[in-house]
Amino acid sequence: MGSDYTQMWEELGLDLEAHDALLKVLGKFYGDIYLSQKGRLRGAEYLDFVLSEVHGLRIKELQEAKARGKKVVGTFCIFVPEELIWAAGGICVGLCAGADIGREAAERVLPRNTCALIKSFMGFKLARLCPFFESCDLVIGETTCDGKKKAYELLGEFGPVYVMEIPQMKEARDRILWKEEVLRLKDRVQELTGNKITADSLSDAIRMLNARRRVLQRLDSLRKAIPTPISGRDALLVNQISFYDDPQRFTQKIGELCDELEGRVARGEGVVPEDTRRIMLSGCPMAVPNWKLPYIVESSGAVIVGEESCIGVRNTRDLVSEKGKNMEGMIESIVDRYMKIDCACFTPNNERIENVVKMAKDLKVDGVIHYSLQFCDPYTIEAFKVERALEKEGIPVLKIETDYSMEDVEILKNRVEAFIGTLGK
Ligand code: BJ8
Repeated sequence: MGSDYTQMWEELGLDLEAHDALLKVLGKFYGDIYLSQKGRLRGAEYLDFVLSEVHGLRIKELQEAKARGKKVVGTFCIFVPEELIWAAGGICVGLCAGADIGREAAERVLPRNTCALIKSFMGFKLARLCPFFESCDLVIGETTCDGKKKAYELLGEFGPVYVMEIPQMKEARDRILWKEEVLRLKDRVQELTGNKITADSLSDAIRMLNARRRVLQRLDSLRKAIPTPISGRDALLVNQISFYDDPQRFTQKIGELCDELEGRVARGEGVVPEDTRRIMLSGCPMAVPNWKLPYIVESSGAVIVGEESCIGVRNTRDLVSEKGKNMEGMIESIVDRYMKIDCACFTPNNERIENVVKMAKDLKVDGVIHYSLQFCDPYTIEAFKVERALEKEGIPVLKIETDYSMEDVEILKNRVEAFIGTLGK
């Protein structure tokens, strides 16, 4: 971290000792998993910089914006229509929930058999570890899985939490509910920021966030090249950073990174040799700094070429239509776009199965690793259908259940290596 931010962290109420320990672990992980990679891109300097300043410069920017009267809104799910937050003059940050460090604190209020992602966000709050969390004027939760839904009730005891009701099915009546929820959120963010959302501000926000999705789509399509031009670890990091860096800066920097990748592809250069086994990950989101499985896969002689996940294509596949000319039209476009999200919390969720198969074929993968967090019923149960559909297409699958601890690394490595060894070329 470049400057000394201790005073800022102190003012945010962080537990400085525990926070120092977190930064040390993060720095060590980052060095081992990222900086040790060979043939990294020039554009990766942006990733390294953002990560090295994750709790520094970006938080300082947020504090400065708050001092100018802006409101910061935190989210945990890609279902929250960010467009409304930005259109109301707010700043949206995706809160991470990918670290094991607050687990002890979380287990004081949550059952042990709660998924690591939920324990992570509760732990961050209870242990006062995350400056993003502490910068938020409002946290928006959602009724996706039961664990999250109930955890938000507890979280609400530590600061303002607003919960959106997400439908469980995709029938006409569910769309009516969802539209009501989108309008209810619109009112809530207007009340928070004191700004009225206008057709112009909403149109600008739609375009800004679509631009961010488009640059991520461009990155994903460059990864189709054989050999692939970027490691799965770096691509995951790009997706993770998209949740908290300034959207315009992010889009510009990742555009530059894509230019560099295009050059690599044109020259036939890859980040790995051409015959390296190509793996797609599918399943639960990998929030920063959850890099465990990607590291294991890529240090076992394979390369990851796609993530079918919310920190991946589930978040970027669909744009909000830019055809809506007035407020009503734009709200309808937002409602439609978010209803397409194929989260395993829906039933039935056949479009996800179709999307997984299509994506695996498009990327010409040798195999898919389905990744569920332990105790996540929606994804763990749906894994069966994903596996069956992929195997029908002749695409091998390895199903993994894990958490954020490092205890199972050796076992996972053995399983992943054995799986990669079975993938013929
Ligand atoms: S749209 S995937 S971000 S809900 S891993 S907390 S489901 S028990 S994260 Fe998600 Fe929104 Fe869906 Fe995406 Fe529950 Fe499972 Fe834990 Fe999960």
